[in-house]
Order: sequence, then structure tokens, then C-alpha cells
Amino acid sequence: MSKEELGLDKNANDVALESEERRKFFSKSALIGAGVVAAPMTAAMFASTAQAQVKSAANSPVVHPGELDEYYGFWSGGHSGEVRIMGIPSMRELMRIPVFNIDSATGWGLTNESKHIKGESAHILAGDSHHPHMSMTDGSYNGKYVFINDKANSRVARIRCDIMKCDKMLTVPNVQAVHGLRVQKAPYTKYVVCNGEFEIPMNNDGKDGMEDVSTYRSLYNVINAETMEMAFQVMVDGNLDNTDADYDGKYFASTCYNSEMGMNLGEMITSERDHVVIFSLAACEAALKAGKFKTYNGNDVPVLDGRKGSELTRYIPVPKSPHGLNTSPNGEYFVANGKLSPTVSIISIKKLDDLFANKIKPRDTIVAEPELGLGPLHTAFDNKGNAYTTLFLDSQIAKWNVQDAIDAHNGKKVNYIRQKLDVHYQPGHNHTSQGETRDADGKWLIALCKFSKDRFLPVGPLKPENDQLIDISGDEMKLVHDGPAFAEPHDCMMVHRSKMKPLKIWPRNDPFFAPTHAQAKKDGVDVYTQNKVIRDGKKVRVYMTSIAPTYGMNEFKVKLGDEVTVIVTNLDQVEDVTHGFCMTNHGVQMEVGPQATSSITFIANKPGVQWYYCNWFCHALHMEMRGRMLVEA
Ligand code: CUK
Ligand code: CUA
Repeated sequence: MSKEELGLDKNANDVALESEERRKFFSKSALIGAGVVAAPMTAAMFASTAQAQVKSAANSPVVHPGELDEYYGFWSGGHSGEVRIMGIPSMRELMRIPVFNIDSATGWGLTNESKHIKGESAHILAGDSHHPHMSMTDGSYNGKYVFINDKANSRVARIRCDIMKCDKMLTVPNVQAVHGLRVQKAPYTKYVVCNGEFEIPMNNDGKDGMEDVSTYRSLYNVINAETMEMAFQVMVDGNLDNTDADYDGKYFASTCYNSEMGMNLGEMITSERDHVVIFSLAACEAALKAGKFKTYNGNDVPVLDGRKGSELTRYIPVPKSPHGLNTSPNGEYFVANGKLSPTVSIISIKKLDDLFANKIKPRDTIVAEPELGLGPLHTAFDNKGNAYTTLFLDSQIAKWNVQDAIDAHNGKKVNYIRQKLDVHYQPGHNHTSQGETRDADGKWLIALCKFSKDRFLPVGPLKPENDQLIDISGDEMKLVHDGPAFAEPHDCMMVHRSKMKPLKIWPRNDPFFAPTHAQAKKDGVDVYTQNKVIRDGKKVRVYMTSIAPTYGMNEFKVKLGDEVTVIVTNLDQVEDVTHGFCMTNHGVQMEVGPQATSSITFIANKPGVQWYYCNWFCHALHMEMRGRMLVEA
């Protein structure tokens, strides 16, 4: 990377201004630290902090106009149902990827291509996206796919990172509410894994078992990442929350809250301990091969039995209603975050072989349970052995050292807490740059705060959330940016831009619109050269091209009540010249990217002249890019 890409070409003035800013942050966090960190700051700590300020001069959040960010951030949009692409460290929102929602700008959920991808759930217009995670090779992001769950409708979708569009969607059978989602990290992402959260009767047909709570189950779901079809499911005891994978391709782990199988809040939080379920991938694949599974609800997805006592799983008791589950980037530990306990539980992945061989007891895998503060939800890691845990109730991030926590657990007198930083307010997930891969680089931390309260101009009773950017390159965490966000970035991930290769123009034979091209072929139309109306009974297919600032067809005629499909192929080969198609008064809108084909179907239910126009600004004569549909009564 060049000097200017790294921001090293700034003049002395810029640097002086930045360090002025940093001094302000420094004095603030030093004050906070004094009240919260158990050990007072020593002279040595102050010295190393001063050094860190020098060190972090290169880690500037300032991205000047025209400069590019160093990282892509993929943000979940929560109950907006979308995924967003952020530039890090500028925190600029670069793009939105509609996934489980519908979107009138791109036509997602309206076009035939998107409905085809949404498949059997195309009629569902809402969603709740939580956990975006990228496919990996050997524990590093490979820039190929981002996977995302829909808690609301039990779906998992895949985003293709070359076009930044959703290209596959699957409704997970036999479960309700798909929550935690991660990918197999090594040797490559063969499987996407996700948790069924809400427990239900195995055959949920309303015939029997609804009253008998003891028959309710929740399932661990293993999806083939390439085909996006179910590989298998594993029945567990208790319900599941969050999950992660090791770096050897051997184990997955999930937190379980409500091991009590309570049906109301009081019942759900009675036990002092819940558990982490460890899944052995080899044992699951062997059981699958041996045919040791059942099927339910009339589908053919194999369900393995991983309840307590099974060879497929082990249950490690941890305190109390754990939430996040995070693997350390050195591959050594799973960290389960206590939520109702002020602790996190550190599970040694090395010890899991012995646990599965029944040589040790489940609790023997716990190497430390450091106390961090109130409401630990999620943990992220840097490349220096430190962990960063969100404390929901304390509204803080606790920075702590993993080895020191283990040493303290073994009786050594050492303070494992490095710093506590106030965040604003009530953080859920946090995430470090590349911190869920081998390439954790310890540069940036994002705290996804659920409440913004007084941090922004008031905008009515509904307030934005607050995504805060924290510089972790020095010894001290420093808050450098407040980013208002619409509902609700549960989780995010940051990938270095060197891993990404997005396309500038659509490939003409892209699978995204292959079904539309197949229909054109049947109709005998070459979508790149021809403008043509094909009548097929009451169905009319209108093929038209577009080149800025005109459509290939200025008018076409249909009859009242016809089912009209308009197929637009954009012949522009110029980067960033996207056209659109909008039929006024018909709820018909879509994007047509350069060289792409998009299609949309509607009923011509209004007689007379109906104008269509281009709704993506494309040319000085963009307003003139329109035509008429003549509907004969
Ligand atoms: S969850 Cu929302 S803060 Cu869905 Cu990963 Cu923890
Ligand atoms: Cu084409 Cu606007």
C-alpha cells in the first residue's frame, strides 16, 4: 500500500490537529479509567500510552474527500431487513443491499429476478437481519460471499460480493427464528451454520404436542454454502442463541439461554447455569453417512440427535443465559459471554478432543471466567492477545488480556482488565477489523450501541442507534466517531479492501438474470439487439433496450387486464450509468445496471395512456427518458 493510501502523506498541520483531538479524548478516557479500572494507572502505563499516541497517528479516522476507505464494513440492518456496506474508518454508508425487505429503488422484491431468488418466501415482505459473515479460506476472508440470517422468518440469504446483491435465499425448515449465524472458517467455508432459537414441537402440525412443553426442541442448522441447501440439522437440549467455529474445521460452538425450556421470562432465567453446546463436525458427518437421522414435518432434511449423552455434542455448563460466542483469532478459545452473569467463560478448544474422548469433564475445558462488568454480550479480539467485551448494562467496552485472565484464574495476582471505555449507549455487538479471522489486525473496533439518547439532534420519539468507531491501535481505546444508524445493526464485520473484487459492469451472462434470458430465448428475442412485444394469451412480454437517454421503445400497446412483463436490458457499457424503469400509478419500479437485464410483471388495470420513465438519474436528458403504454379498453 502506498504512503498516501495509509494516510501518511498528511501535512504537519493535519497531524497537529489530530493529536489535539486525541489529547481531548485521552484526558476524557483517563478520567473514566481512574474510576473504573481496579488498578491505578502506573507511570509505565502512562508512558506506553504516550507512545501509543505516536503509534496511532497513522490510524486516522479522517478520510479526505476523494480518498478511499481501507476497509469494507458489512452491517446488518436488523429489522429493516437489509445489509449495508460501510467504508471504514470514514463510517460513510456506501451502499444498501436489500435482502429480506422490499426496496423501491432497486426493485428488490418487486422484480422477477429478485422474486425468483427469494423463491418460496417471495411473498414475505419483511425480515430481521442480524449476523452478516463472510466466507473464508484457511481462516481468512475470501471476498466471495456474505451470509445473513433473517430471525423473523427463519431464513438465511447469501450476498454475492462481486455484484453486491443477494443471489440465494433459503427458509430453514423445522425451526422458528434463525438467530446466531457464522461460517466454517477452515479449510474453507463448506458450511454455513446457524441456530434455531425458538423451541417448537418436532412435528409442528398443530395435531398434538403443543401443550406438552417437554417435547419442544430447537435445532442447529448446517447449510451447504455453495448450493445454499440444507446439509443437516442437529437436535439439542435447550434453545440456542449465538454460534461460532474453530480454525481447524472440527468444532462449532453455540450458546444456550433458557436451558430450563421456560415459556415465560421468569421460567427462562431460573437456573444459575445454562450451557455452551459443542458440535463435532466429524461425528455429525459420520452419523449422517451411517443414516442415523430422522425427518420431520414431511420434508427430507436429515435431523441428527445431538441431545445430552449423544456422541455428536458436548454440553459445557456456563453461567447464566450466555449470549455471544466468539472464537479468538489464534484459534485457541471460544469465549461465551455471560449476559446475566458479569463474567465470560473461556473454553480451551485444544481440550475439546479430550472432552469428546471422555477423558475430561465438560467444566475442565473452562480455563478462565474473568469478571468484566455488567451485561457482557459480545467479545472481539485484536492481534495482541487482548479482548474487547461489550457491557450492555454498564454502557462500556471492557478491554482485557486473555492470557492474564487465565493466569489470574490459576491464582496469579494480575489485573487482566486493561481499560474500560464509556460508549453511548448500551452496546450489543462489537467488532474489530478482521477480528473473526486469522488476520485480526488490532486497528479498529466498532461498538454497535442500541441507544443514542442525547448524542444527536433529536428527530422525534424514534431515535437512531449509535455505531461508534474506536481506535484500538494504541494501548488505549479511543473513541473517534459517532455514527447514527437506522434500525438495527446487530452485528457487522470489517474486511480489508485488498480482499474484495467487486465488478464495475454486469457480465452479460450473469446467473442473476439467467431465467429471464432463458424466457427471452424461448420467445426468440435477442435482448441485446431487439425491441419486441410478444403476446402469449393474456400475457404480454415487452422486451426493450436502454441507452442513455432513451428506451428502445417509445410506446407499446396492451389490452386492459393484460398481465404485462417489461424486460429492460441496459446496453450502456459505461460504469455507473444505471437506468431504471417505473410505470406511473402501478407500483412498478426497478434498477437496470449497466449491461444487466431486469424484468417486472404487473396487471395493466388502468385504461388509457400510461407513461413510463427512467427513475435512476442517467443523463442530462434523463427527464426525457420516458415512453407510453397505451392500454386499450
Ligand atoms: S444478537 Cu443482537 S446484540 Cu442477534 Cu448477535 Cu447480540
Ligand atoms: Cu435512464 Cu435516467
